[in-house]
Amino acid sequence: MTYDVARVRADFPILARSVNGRPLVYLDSAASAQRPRAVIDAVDAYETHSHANVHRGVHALSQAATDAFEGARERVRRFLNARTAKEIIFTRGTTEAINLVANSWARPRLGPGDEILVTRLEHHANIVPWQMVCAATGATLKVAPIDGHGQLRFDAYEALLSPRTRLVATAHISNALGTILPVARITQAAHARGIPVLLDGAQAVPHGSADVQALDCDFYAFSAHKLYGPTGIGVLYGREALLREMPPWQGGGDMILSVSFEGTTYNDLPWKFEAGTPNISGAVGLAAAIDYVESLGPAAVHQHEQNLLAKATAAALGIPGLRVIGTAADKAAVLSFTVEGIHPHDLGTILDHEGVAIRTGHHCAMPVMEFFDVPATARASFACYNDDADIDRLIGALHQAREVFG
Ligand code: 7TS
Repeated sequence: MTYDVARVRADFPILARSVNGRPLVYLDSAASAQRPRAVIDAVDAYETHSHANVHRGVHALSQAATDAFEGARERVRRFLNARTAKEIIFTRGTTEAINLVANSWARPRLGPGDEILVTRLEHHANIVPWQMVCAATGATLKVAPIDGHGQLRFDAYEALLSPRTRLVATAHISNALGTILPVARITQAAHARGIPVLLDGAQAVPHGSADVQALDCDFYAFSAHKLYGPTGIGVLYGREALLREMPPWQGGGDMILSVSFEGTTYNDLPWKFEAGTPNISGAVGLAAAIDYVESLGPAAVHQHEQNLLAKATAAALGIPGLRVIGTAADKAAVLSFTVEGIHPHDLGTILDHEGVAIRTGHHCAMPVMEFFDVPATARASFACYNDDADIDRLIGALHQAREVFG
């Protein structure tokens, strides 16, 4: 079956708009993907017909909202192939999911001399929370190095697994370079030494399915807005045995069974970690986004994006002075690059004039920029709705930028 990108594009209303007088070319999906009509409609239908607070009322709307929210949790469970919905915790996004593990799992357990191991490829969301844990506990943050292609140096990673390593926290896919990390091998090596593993799946879930049982990870985090869903909602998957041992992070309504000034008993999983009124419409939108992605077929989307990446990379290499940053053998549809003599921000501005949206900057991965000795890169990222015409517009605008800067 051929992938019908024209039909997919028609599902995304925003792609019909113009920017600076030109039809929009959206190549910043790694930062946030656009929403298909199915997600917009699902959120709208919930807000129009079913909204009330969850878990709190006997009235019809509260029950409808609770059903929608808990139904969304079950949808996420199936998507991740978790064993039980108790393992699915709704958060504001990847960042909050990682902070939850840092505060509730790591902080109470770690002490001086303990080590947390990350890689050089991490987004700041998978660095800073661990630095904060280290500052509070006296633990040390270790960093597994990468090679000139932006690939993890696996032997060096393995050598850094020490008797004091208490947690491995790694990206599944790098946002700055697109590198797909060998997370199954990473996890195997850690587990062989009894070390739990957190995977930052923010960039991975949009490009294929993430099966937490197949990956055998202990924690998995992702954000809905990179998966064609709403902002302000994301997920922490945690292995039930670990979640059970963890104290709540935030206190408040919904996370308790009973409260008195003599003592409070906490709610069961997963609600123990969901204090306060949650993002109900966000969860509904996330469930619709998962339905949408699965209706396209993750494998078909992946193949389509790989074709775009190959075509864009080949065309980009024809531009004099262009250097591709991140040339891993196993790569998601992210093209990070610099052009000699043009600052990435100037490049981004010129492309924006042409209606082409790319990301420029350090991509919240400053250690990666430092490794490649660049202050910033320009990054085009491809999604299910991009097509060959988008690449032609990107390449045309890059040629134009070179003319402007002589
Ligand atoms: N981890 C990775 C690998 C990411 O790519 C991002 C966001 C995050 C964590 C944080 O996700 P959030 O939803 O909690 O903010 N990455 C990007 C990006 O590449 N450009 O903008 C945001």
